[in-house]
Amino acid sequence: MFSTADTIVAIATPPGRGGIGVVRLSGVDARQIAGRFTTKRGKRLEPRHATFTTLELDAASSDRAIDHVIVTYFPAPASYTGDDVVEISAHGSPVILQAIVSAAIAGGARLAEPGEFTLRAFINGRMDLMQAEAVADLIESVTPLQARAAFDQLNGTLTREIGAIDAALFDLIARLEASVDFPDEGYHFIEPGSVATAIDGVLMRIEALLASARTGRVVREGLQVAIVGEPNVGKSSLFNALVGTARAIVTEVPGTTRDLVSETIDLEGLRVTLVDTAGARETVDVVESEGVARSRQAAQTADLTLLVADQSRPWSDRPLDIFGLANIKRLLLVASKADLPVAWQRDDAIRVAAPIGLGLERLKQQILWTLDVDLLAERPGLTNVRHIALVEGAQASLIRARRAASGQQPAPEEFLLADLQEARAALEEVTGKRTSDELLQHIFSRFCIGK
Ligand SMILES: Nc1nc2c(ncn2[C@@H]2O[C@H](COP(=O)(O)OP(=O)(O)OP(=O)(O)O)[C@@H](O)[C@H]2O)c(=O)[nH]1
Ligand SMILES: [Mg+2]
Repeated sequence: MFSTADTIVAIATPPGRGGIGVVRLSGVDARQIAGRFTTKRGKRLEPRHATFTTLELDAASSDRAIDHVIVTYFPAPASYTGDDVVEISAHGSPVILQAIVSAAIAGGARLAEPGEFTLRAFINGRMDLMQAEAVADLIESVTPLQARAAFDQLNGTLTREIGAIDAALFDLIARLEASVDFPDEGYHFIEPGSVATAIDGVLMRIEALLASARTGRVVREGLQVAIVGEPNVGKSSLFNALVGTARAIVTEVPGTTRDLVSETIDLEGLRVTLVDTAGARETVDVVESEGVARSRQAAQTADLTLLVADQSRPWSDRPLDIFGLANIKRLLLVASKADLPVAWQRDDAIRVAAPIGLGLERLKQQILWTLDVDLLAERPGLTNVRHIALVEGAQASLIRARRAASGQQPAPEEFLLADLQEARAALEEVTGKRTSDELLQHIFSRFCIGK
């Protein structure tokens, strides 16, 4: 279904204008096709050398030079895709880049599908499926931490860890199969006790991998922080101060914010979506009461809720009741308007005066601390839901095998083997050793063209 026999072409740089734009060709004819319009000065394309040349898209005419370009040729198999690759760096004009693509198509290339360069890299064994997925993650990363997690995965940290687990399983399976094939020798190949120990070893590694998944998910998807409280306490002012722009409307009129306003910020590498909400009060205004209902919903679903209370006004328990905040797991109390005379004090409150920036750094630290994300964990993080589900599947199979191995009456090796093989199959689906066209299509369809 996925053919690598033809030569594909696409613009590799983003749409729009820029200093430089790159067109990438991959496939057996890449060099020959590029040569049709880039070697007019008699320059040969040396492997991995930047060749300065003139782009002449109409070979028949002598005055058809349209740009100066740098051409680089990466011979197979040591290229990104594993095929012959030619990259043409022209000036970043959509007109020029499109003309190069059209000329390449006229020369026999075909327009690449989304993600097809990386798909070829996978098919040609240049990277496994996890690494291919990491390419998309890296390009889509929003915070430096996301980029680092994606690069680690691209660089093979997870590949190596899953590979090591797979190797241990392979060894165990081989020894058990030997016992099955040569029943007379029986447990000479492997003692029941050592089967259980070996499975325990593999299980421990799998558990460590899954433990990294929460951090991984948080790095990938970020967290939601809702800002709630009574009207006019300074929620929107705090929201704006944290976001760094006057995104939400601030006025001295209570009930200014009617709907949810959200914005994503980078909190020391963590992607945090802040949600400003309508002030909580009983109201007959339909719009405002719908706003309050949404605030309640936001508070209930957020990973962390900031309850803002005006320190210059008497303390009130009302928001706690209105939001059902008593049931909320992660809550921080923020005492706002700390620049004004104080009407109440609580040890657990973080004092801020958003308009003058007072207390914001401490609040940010407290947010990170409360979210309890071990962002600096050195373990390779599983970030991808597909990988997590498969590794959890492997874990379930291994737990079954472990039980079979250590029961009162150890189960026959055949049963054990079936469970172990199932665990291995799940891991091979993670790396893509075992895969289907549908899965590949699904994964690569989220790439853009040129990747
Ligand atoms: N002195 C002082 N005034 C503040 C502070 N924070 C907010 N304010 C003022 O308090 C008023 C209300 O601020 P908002 O940020 O709109 O309050 P809110 O909680 O979003 O209000 P609603 O959207 O109506 O629920 C505005 O006049 C702000 O200028 C502060 O730290 N100190
Ligand atoms: Mg507001």
